[in-house]
Amino acid sequence: MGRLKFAVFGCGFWSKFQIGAWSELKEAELVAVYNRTRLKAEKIAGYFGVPNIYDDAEELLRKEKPDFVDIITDVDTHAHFVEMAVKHGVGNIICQKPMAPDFNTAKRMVSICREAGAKFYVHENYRWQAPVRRFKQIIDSGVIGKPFKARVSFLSGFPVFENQPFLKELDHFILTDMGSHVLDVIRYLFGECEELWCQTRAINKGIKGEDLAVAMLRMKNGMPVYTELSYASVVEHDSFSTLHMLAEGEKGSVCLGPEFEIRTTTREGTVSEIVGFPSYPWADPDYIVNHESGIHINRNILDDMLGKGKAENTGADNLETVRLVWACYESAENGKTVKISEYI
Ligand code: 89Y
Repeated sequence: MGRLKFAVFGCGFWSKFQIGAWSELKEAELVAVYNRTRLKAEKIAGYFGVPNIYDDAEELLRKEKPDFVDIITDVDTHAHFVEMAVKHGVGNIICQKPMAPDFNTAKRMVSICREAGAKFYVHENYRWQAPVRRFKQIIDSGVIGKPFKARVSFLSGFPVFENQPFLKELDHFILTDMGSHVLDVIRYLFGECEELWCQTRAINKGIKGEDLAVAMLRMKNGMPVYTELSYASVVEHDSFSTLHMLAEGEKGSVCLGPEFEIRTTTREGTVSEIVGFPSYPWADPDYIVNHESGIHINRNILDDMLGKGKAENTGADNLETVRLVWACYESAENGKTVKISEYI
């Protein structure tokens, strides 16, 4: 296989950044975009010079026969489009995070793809952010010794509803929107979770779901990990759109703080480094660390499709992140610790 032809379903807010990230990879060629409202598809096609525009997704699949589809529609339509792509024999399907509006739908999507022999990936990009990758490299180098506890924070007052107004209407907001990222990063850094306890609250007025969640996780390796997510925070150092983290180990600690600074402390002292990355004309400077990471996850998925590497964010892997998101809701509802092996 040389250059893969692909189609994008959904031309809303995130499509510009997702397509922008694809435009940096020469082995993928965007041949068509679909959006229910054609005007939106025309706008994005005009920006990126996409030759074919559809407001009928089945017609697109019939005519274009893409090697893969990238589904960037609203979360409650993800399963519908994944099933449609499977029905049309598409061999590689990518779906935006969060994978599904609930855990059962996510399980069904993974098994439908597995049974059809289609490769299924979830675009879960936070673990691909440059500072997060570097943070893991430092832990893996052994410089702080074996990690024994960690804190992962996303505290923000960013006016997120201005760009993504539909987030206000979600019955389940911050754990699906940002919790998907944060819990996935925790799995990426520290492995699987044994049990968790979570509390949620709604602080901002005029939103349906929760905008604050705190959770305590006990990882299978025994580590306690505390995480906090908030879109109601007025703090000196806003985390948007990355994470602030501290991991402590037997020989030291590593901290990702404001301005993408990573400080590594051992008994010899503290070493500071700033993680840098390029900017791109299609990326929004407020989200740059987030948008840039799209290039890296897309590259990883593309390598898997081309048989050149192994994807980290398969549907089956992401199901474990979705499991944690919904285990958090269950814990928050019942006020009890949830054992992950029993959350099936
Ligand atoms: O939708 C979210 C995402 O994936 O990254 C940040 C965001 O845009 C708002 O929380």
